[in-house]
Amino acid sequence: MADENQNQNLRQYKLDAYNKLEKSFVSYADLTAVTALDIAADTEPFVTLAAYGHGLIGKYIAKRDIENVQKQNIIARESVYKKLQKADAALKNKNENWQLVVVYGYRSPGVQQRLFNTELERTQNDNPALDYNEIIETVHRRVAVPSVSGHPTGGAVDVTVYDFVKGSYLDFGTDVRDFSTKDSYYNSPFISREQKENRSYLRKVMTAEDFAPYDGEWWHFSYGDKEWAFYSRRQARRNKLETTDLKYLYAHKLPAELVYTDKYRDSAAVEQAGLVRLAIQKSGRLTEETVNILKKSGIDVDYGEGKFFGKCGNFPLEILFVRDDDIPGLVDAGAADAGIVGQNIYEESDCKSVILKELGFGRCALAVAVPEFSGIQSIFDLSGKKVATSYNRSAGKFFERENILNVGIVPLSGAVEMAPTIGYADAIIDLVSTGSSLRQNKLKFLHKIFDSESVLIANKAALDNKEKHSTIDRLISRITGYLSAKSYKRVMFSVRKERLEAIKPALASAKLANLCDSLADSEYSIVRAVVKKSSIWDIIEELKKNGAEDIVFYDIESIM
Ligand code: PRT
Ligand code: ZN
Repeated sequence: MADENQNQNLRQYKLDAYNKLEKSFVSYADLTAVTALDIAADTEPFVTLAAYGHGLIGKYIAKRDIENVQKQNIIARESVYKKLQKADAALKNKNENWQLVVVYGYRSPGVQQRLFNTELERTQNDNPALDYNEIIETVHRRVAVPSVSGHPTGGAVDVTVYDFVKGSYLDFGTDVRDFSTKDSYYNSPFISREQKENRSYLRKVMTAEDFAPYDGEWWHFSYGDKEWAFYSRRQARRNKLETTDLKYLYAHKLPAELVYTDKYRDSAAVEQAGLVRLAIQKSGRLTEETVNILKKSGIDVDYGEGKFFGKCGNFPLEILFVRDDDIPGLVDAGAADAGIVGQNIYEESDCKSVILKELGFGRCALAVAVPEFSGIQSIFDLSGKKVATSYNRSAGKFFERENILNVGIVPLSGAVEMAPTIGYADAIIDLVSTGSSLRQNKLKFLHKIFDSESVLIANKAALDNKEKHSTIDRLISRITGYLSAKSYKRVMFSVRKERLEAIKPALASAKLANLCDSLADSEYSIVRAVVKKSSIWDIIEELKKNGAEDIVFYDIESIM
């Protein structure tokens, strides 16, 4: 009983404390008074967080309400993002492992209105005794009244701070956008000293960039909206400044009016959760088949001459078109999450990224070749000789492994086959596929160092990221589906029911269990099977011999 009383008292005490705080919040009535400022001629671009690259991190928490409009992108005013970058830098002055994380930005006016209506209805039901003004103010503390709201101007953002070393967000007393307790109130007396300090520091770096804070949510900041105008003027009055340099207010924008600058459009989707940036060869031997494999995997690659970026409309993949030699480095550095590149290039690069899948095209071998009439009979005769190559690292490793000493490696970046003819080297190490280039240059194959084909690689950071890893897994599963389908065909035929047993041996090697549909009113069954392309003709002849009729066979798109 005593306990219950105590709890009751505590609850009342907390309620009173929160009520007192609420009185100091910027109210709806305050904001309706902000009319004197001009609404800006609104040409400022809205940009996505991605446009600001690695400086900022966007991570949607609560995105459903705007998903339809902007997919996974967090959108805000360009000036807002510039300020956020500076705030992030200031944060890092205190602790270089801290990262400002933006979890919410622009919200369309329509969505704001819907959220407001819902909250209004809820509040009216819960507080039938409150008068209308009180109700509006109560709602406004949670969901701003649309006409004065900040998020639809693109000027308001919700932010938090991540600590890379701790691997967690800083402790602010509540999670960002957690409305389940009133401890989201900036001045809540029921949070720890450390939580207070974290809030205060976040507020300090944000207000230093001229953002206005909101006392009802420690994570909410805005620039250029009515709340900001009100806050800035009040601060100016408090600091006894005559004038302020507030020039204009941001207008609300409808999604249809959002302007993206071209400059940012290409990188707009980078920060999309699970979006993987894949580096592929821009133009060369691997390009056509790489693009083909992606297309056959059901991915819409936007590929055109002279493009560096390609987006995929229907898959969270962004394609970066680059020179193949640059791919391992770009992936290792995290500029791309994954890449498709020849194993030869991968081996040569000292790449830390991992090979996830062999793709079966671009096959060739790195090999040693010597002039047709050379006295060099084996690789061991290369000791003391000069070998031209553009694969210095692989060549060096090879000679070391084989314990062949004293080989002079002559680096050449092209026309390696010419080197012996012009007396520049005694042998070469180069890629060979058909061998016709060797013949043309009067060289002969001496030794294979390794086989190579195109591979899919990815860096560790991408694999450690749950969303990206899942995209990569999906990509691999589709590619695998296509690659295995490429070597199989589908066979379908009808057969008299009494012949069913007889045709079975012919399908013994089929990949998929053959499926028999017995047609109820017929003496025929329909049989389907998936068989290896290489043995299709043998199988078909065998089937015919044993009673199969109306045989059709066709290519398979994918086997998943
Ligand atoms: O401009 P960028 O840097 O992107 O392209 P690149 O000129 O460096 O490379 P590119 O497009 O020529 O080759 C890209 C990849 O294709 C290589 O990294 C290999 O993984 C793969 N590949 C497969 C080959 C060959 N086969 C191949 N035969 N790359 C090059 N060759 C050359 C070889 O160097 C030699 O000059 O072709 C000649 C020999 O061919 P054969 O058929 O006569 O033996
Ligand atoms: Zn907010």
